[in-house]
Amino acid sequence: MSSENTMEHQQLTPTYTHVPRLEAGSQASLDHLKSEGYVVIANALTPAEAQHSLDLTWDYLEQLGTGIDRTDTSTWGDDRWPVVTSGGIVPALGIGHSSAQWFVRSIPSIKKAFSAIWDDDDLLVSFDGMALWRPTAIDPKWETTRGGSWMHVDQHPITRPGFHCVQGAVSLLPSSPSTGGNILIPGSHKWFADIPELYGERLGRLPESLDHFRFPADDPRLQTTPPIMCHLEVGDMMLWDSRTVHCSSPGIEPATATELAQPSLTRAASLVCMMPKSKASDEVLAQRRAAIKTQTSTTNWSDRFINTDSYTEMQQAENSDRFRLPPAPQLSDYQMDLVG
Ligand SMILES: O=C(O)CCC(=O)C(=O)O
Repeated sequence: MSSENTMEHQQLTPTYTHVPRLEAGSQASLDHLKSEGYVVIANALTPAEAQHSLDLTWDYLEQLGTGIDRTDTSTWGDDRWPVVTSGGIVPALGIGHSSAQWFVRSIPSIKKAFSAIWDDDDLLVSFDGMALWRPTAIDPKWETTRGGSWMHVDQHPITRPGFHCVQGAVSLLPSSPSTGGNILIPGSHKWFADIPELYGERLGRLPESLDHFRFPADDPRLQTTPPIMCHLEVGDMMLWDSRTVHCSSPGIEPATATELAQPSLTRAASLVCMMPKSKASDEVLAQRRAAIKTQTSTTNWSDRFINTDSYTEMQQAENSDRFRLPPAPQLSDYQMDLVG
């Protein structure tokens, strides 16, 4: 790592912060999201629902057929683990239609939180993946991407000006300073409109259809407004405006004795995003319905169809045909409404 990068990472070390945990759909949650660019929704899932989602997540990992065993950390190596992108996210290989993801999306308080944001009940859900982090105390190579190198906004600053999307991550495990997690800059959604003027050249290299802009880690505002890593209880849902500068980062403290004694995933976060159906064209709706049969996962956007199996990381992965897809989901009427 160059000394410049080290500086960058030092400056961006997040502060582990206890923020208000607010009720799904409450006015307080909407106000917090609007003023801060993020909000933590308390107990979107009960602890029992979170545990069930975690069990289903392990079912997904084990049925990939590469020999992963939830009880044996020696089977969690890269040779068996599904392909990941930045931030330890498993974005594809059927995870977007796993029982785990469909279970989480179908919990009523998830939709309640998004319906209040949009003031609309007729919503579509993303076919997103999950952030699944393995314990670095067992293998330091499992450390996920550090915050300083991939702070970003998930919206094109020119082609999608203004408010467009709120993204979510539901925590299936408790967080602590040693687990790491989502990090973000409070209030940075208000910086979004300045990006074209401040970073025009960098932006010029971004394809117009790409809703992902890496935010410069040397932006002077980061000196006075550093990132926070919010404390999350099991089942809490972190929501952030796609214009908010964010990413995820590993723990800022070593694993505790308890964590070391019982090695398990350090983070399991279900990515979930809902947007009004009225924003999707008939063509996108047809692609979404077809995606159920092909078990195609997507990004957070449901007004466009973006297949994450086509990500470069997925295309370049060796032997990716060794992974078995999960069984096609059998969806209820409630879930089919979320498909569109
Ligand atoms: O894992 C997280 O909490 C953040 C993931 C992220 O940066 C994204 O989905 O855009």
